[in-house]
Amino acid sequence: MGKNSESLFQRAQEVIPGGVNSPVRAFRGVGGTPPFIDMALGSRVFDADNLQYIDCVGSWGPMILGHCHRYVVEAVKKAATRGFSFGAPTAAEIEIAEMIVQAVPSMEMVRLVNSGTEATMSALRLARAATGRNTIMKFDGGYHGHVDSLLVKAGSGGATFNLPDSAGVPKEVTALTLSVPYNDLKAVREAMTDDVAAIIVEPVAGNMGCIPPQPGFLQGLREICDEKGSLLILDEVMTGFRVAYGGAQALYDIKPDITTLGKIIGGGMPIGAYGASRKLMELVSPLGPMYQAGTLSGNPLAVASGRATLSVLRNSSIYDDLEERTSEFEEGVRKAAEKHGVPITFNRVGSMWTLFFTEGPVTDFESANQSNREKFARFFHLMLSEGVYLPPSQLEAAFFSAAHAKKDILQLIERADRVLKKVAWEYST
Ligand code: KE4
Repeated sequence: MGKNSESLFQRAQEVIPGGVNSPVRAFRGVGGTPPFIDMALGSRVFDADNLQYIDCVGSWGPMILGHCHRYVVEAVKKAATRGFSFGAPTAAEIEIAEMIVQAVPSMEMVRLVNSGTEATMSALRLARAATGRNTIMKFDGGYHGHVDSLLVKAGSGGATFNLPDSAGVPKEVTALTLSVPYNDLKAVREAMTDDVAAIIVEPVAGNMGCIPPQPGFLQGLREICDEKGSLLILDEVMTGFRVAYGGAQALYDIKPDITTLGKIIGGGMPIGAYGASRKLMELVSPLGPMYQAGTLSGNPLAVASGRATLSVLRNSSIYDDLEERTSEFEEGVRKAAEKHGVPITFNRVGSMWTLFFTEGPVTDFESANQSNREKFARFFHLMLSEGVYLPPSQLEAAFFSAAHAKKDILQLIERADRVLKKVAWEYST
């Protein structure tokens, strides 16, 4: 890694735990020193040593338009001249709320918060308030932010560090959380109790690597929730406005009771949201007994960034373009892996994808963990040295943006081919 990133990382570790403000950024999943990013534009990020990378992380999903999209930048600059935060209602919050409920019909009303974690934490509270029940069901490898109740067999950083549970979470809290294998309706049925307030699920898993729902899985969850009087929470923090403008619920035609959003709706600025039917949302303070609040909720700059991002996405061909480019990348990588005799599984939904170093198939947390993490780490660093910035963990999803042009895709395929050839050679001797 460049000397500036090395020295910045040393300095950062003196004052920030692990030198990072979110654990997965510390490269513990792949080893080595993370590049400190200095700026980004379009499909590229530039580090403190002015090394350039094709970005396949996109800030873990938000940057679907690419970095510094001129329309988004202008919207944020304009909002900044009118005030950063008022702690009072603004017209812009109505406009983004109207855009969200129009895009996601299962949400008749929506409340903005400041992160995906806040969104899922609030969604759980709403489900418990609505049903009077306490138990929550999630899925092994599912990650829904660092909510106490949901740090049980969690994916993302928890899984990367082999710490699917967290210190500091009382067992009395996690005793109310059931976790079962993803894509396993039989396990859901067997684990269900009459006290389950909600099942929370990533409609496309992205935090144990990308794992699509098996046909019938989401529909099955809907049926089980209806039978049991439990609520279905689709955690669309990652998939919302990513896999389709209406999210995974539009793509798979599934109607949840509660939806959580984040990432893309802020265009890279801090944001989250939860929403549901009017009847459910009327339980939320100040209308009803379920309390939730936030000093910076609906922040004018975050809302300006989100509104601009959704405006560009709405009525655009971006989703078709992303599908075309990402499928071309998938085909190129599959051919390269086959040519060099490297066993891989490539999972993808639209422009979110993961290359697993295992024969596969990868359909749940257990099969995702069959991947050869050492081989992934080697692939990761060889790709980094080729100027490709991948998520620094086998158990994360990668993303492309509207700014990833045809030439970027061709370069990515060429570089992956070179790297897979090296990996094949190193692991054959
Ligand atoms: P945040 O609190 O990080 O904004 O959102 C939490 C969250 C909730 N639900 C889903 C489906 C998510 O993917 C996330 C956050 N995703 C991770 C990426 N695996 C964020 C990256 C990080 O933790 O730094």
